[in-house]
Amino acid sequence: TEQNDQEERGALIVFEGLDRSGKSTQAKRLVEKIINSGRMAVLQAFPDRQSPVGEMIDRYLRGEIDMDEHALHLLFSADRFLKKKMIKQHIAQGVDVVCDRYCYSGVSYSLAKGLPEDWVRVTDQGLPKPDIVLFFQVSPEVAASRGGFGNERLETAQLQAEVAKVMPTLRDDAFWKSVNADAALAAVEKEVFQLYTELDRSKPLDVLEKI
Ligand code: T5A
Ligand code: NA
Repeated sequence: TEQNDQEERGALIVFEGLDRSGKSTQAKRLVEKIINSGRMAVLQAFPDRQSPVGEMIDRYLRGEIDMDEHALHLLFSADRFLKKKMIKQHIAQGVDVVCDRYCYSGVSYSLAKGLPEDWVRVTDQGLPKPDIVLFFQVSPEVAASRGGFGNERLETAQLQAEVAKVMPTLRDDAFWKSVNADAALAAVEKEVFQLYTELDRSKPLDVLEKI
């Protein structure tokens, strides 16, 4: 019933995958589709380039400033923790929170750069745990053919290849779902919305352990 729909909690939905796999495009489309279907939803990109912390990250990514890699890793995590309260509040109020990247990008890119594994894996501990990770799987050839590739400092073929090896190792079948991101926009959109409709909101939002 409508009454029950309103009492249901929001869901935490995370898009992860390599650069140019289509995450931002589809995260935006999902939010629009959720709202059109009568629920409430918000979009949160990580890094949040609009925030003070995200602005520092943005300047690093665009090559304007240099930064120690440990400091950069912590800024990415801090950026997420600064949104923790907002995420929890929205979810308690029945609003779905759609994240364009999350801690799995943080861990993957830092491991790919060779930062210490035990350290990298704990800095996001305590964040809200996603209900679902939509893992966008794109082939390197397709990703390279898409607009804008290679404009930012982490978009080198070598680092992308390393991230492509690391990210799948973080996969947890309990809540990760693969999406064929090589497909056409409409097909990806359909696959994402199907997975969205299968979400289970019966248990409370969980807390992230060590990744
Ligand atoms: N990072 C991030 C870390 O190192 N640690 C962290 O903790 C976090 C959170 C910036 C960088 O930061 C790193 C990872 C990144 O290197 P970002 O801001 O998400 O992260 O990066 P962006 O450059 O904004 O986005 P991406 O490169 O990840 O691209 P998307 O979002 O996957 O792809 P999207 O949607 O922008 O699409 C790319 C192009 O392809 C087209 C789109 O129109 C667009 O032109 N496209 C398609 N074309 C055909 N068919 C499809 N199905 C298509 N889908 C998209
Ligand atoms: Na993006």
